[in-house]
Amino acid sequence: MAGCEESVVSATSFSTAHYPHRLSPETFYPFAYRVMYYSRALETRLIELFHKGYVKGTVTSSAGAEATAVGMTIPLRPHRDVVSLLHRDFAGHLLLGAAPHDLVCQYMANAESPTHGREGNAHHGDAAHRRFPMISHLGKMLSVVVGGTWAARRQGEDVFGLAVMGDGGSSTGEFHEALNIAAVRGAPVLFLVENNGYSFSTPVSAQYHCRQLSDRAAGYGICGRTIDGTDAWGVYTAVCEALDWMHDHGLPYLLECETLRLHGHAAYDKAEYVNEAQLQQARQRDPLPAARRKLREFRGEEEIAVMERDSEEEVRAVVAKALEAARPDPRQQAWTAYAEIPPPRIAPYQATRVKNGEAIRRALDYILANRPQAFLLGLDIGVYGSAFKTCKGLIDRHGPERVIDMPLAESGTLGMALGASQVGGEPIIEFQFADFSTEVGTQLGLNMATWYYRSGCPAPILLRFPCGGGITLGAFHSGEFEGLWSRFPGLKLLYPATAQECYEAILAGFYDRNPCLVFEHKLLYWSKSGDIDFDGDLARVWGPRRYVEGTDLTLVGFGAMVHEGLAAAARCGSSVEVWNPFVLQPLAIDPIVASVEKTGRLLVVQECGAGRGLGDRIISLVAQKAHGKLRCAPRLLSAPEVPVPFAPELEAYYRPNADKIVASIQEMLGQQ
Ligand SMILES: Cc1ncc(C[n+]2csc(CCOP(=O)(O)OP(=O)(O)O)c2C)c(N)n1
Ligand SMILES: [Mg+2]
Repeated sequence: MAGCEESVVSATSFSTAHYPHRLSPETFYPFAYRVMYYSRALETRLIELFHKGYVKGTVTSSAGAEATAVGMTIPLRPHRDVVSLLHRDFAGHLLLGAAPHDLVCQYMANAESPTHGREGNAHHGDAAHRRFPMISHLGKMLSVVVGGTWAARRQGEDVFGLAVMGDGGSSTGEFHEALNIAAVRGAPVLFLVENNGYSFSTPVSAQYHCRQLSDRAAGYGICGRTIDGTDAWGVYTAVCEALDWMHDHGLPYLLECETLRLHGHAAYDKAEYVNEAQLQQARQRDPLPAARRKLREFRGEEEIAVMERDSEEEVRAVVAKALEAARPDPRQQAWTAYAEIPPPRIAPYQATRVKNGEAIRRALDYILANRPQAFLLGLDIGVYGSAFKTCKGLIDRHGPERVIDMPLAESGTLGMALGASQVGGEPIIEFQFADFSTEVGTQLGLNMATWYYRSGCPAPILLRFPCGGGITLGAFHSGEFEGLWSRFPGLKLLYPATAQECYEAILAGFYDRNPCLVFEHKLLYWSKSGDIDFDGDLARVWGPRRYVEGTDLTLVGFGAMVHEGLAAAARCGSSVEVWNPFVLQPLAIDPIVASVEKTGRLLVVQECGAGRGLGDRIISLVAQKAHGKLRCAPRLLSAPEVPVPFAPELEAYYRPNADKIVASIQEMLGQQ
């Protein structure tokens, strides 16, 4: 895919005809058995290498699951259909284009690892070719596949999705969110449950209460089916039928494959919780000998034996070559989590006396008018125009396919945006309130933020965070959360305070190639206005803002505190220089350090409690760099360390304001 750093795999060595072509059993079995055999042989070697210390982390063997892995992937079109495979889908990766050498190097975390040793074990893929790498947090990739499939189809491509989970993963909230979103938005994703009876040591009796997991399909208004996952041909034909059904209905499908785990959960697990009788039973269902017996109907014993010997030989050669690879060199790594791609120049824009909220609305309108693949996702952003009316009228101008009301499912929505961003979509997400971003800890902080670092493919997504207090909305609708989200490398954070900054932040965040969060203070949406004079140079946007110059004290404010700080500076009787860091991550501290070197005093004002914002970070960086120039201790003016209180009197007391800032300035200047 265009824009990715590099392709992470070489050509596949396993290839056959794909959907809508149907293989016959005569052509299916020789091919499927070879892949299954090769997969088992290579994973067996990986387990040996783990015990000898060459493979790092662990190996979650797919022994027993190979029939499902090959049956579900053979019909798919590599590099076209959108997939996320799991830790027991080794054969599926081989079929969809992973080079065996790359896989072994990945497990060894050596210099030739396709993730450059940044990730391990089963956490690999080829995002550039729509084989999305899994993350540990099970369930979270389901919505990413939904987004990739949905976005590719709205761009006119005829694609399917394959989203795999285990019986354990089926209990996650993301399972529900992803299936629901796929059904509502008509994304033909095959949700395939590999039910092997266990989630680590937990049996399915402690996992779910329904008769079979496919029964849940009814709740989404889609088709569901449970099949024997140890029968490769049965899985293959069921998957082809599911693809036909999805093609005809434009809906997702839930397929449960009853499969097996012939070992413990991972190489370190001796599975003592499985008794001998159960193990015996499992071995009798081993899909590999079963596929071999079927193959004997079409091929002679000698021919099969030769194929098996050849596979063993290939495995030996692959492992020998991987063992020769060097260890990764830290000096050869790019130690950044960001895609560093210069932004384009866009149209200049001038306007007078525009409210902050209107500046945001105009920036969104510009994007939708100029970027055909851009779309907005959020709650009540369509006809209602969003909770704070910053999307008002956008649906009339750009239509319901571009301004999309989503189900109440923030995590699934973010996953959807991440997947869409990988196939050329340009998502913008509006959180109804920044507070609801706590729903997306994994999807935003771990999946989206680390995507570029792990996969080499940028994830350009704009996320809008209406935030802050002062409008009597209490603990769950008044937070800012910029401190929290600044702790995740890979995310960029912008916090505008003026109309000009709002306009610039939306555009800069959108055109940047990384996930960007724009914090939009709700109190300022319709209470503050200003002129916009934007010259179209997006690169210039990424720096702190100084509003007034001064010589006695440097005042740094965030969001609404910028305006309180300006009011205080105007009436405190001293020469105060007022700054807004504006770009909170990656923080450009040097201009603020230079200011403090000039004034000798630093006062930082934030709306939230001392430990929750970025004031302490600003003070720490300035103290490290301008220590010798400080004439008094830097000071942080913040709220008490309690949730935002509801009653207007309590909230007014809680939030810093111009009066408190004036008092702090006077204390720091020794005037009190
Ligand atoms: C959200 C989350 N919680 C816990 C874990 C730790 N964990 C890793 S694998 C696993 C078992 C998964 O079972 P299942 O989904 O049935 O897949 P299987 O390993 O059986 O193929 C657990 C609990 C995890 N990866 N993700
Ligand atoms: Mg399981």
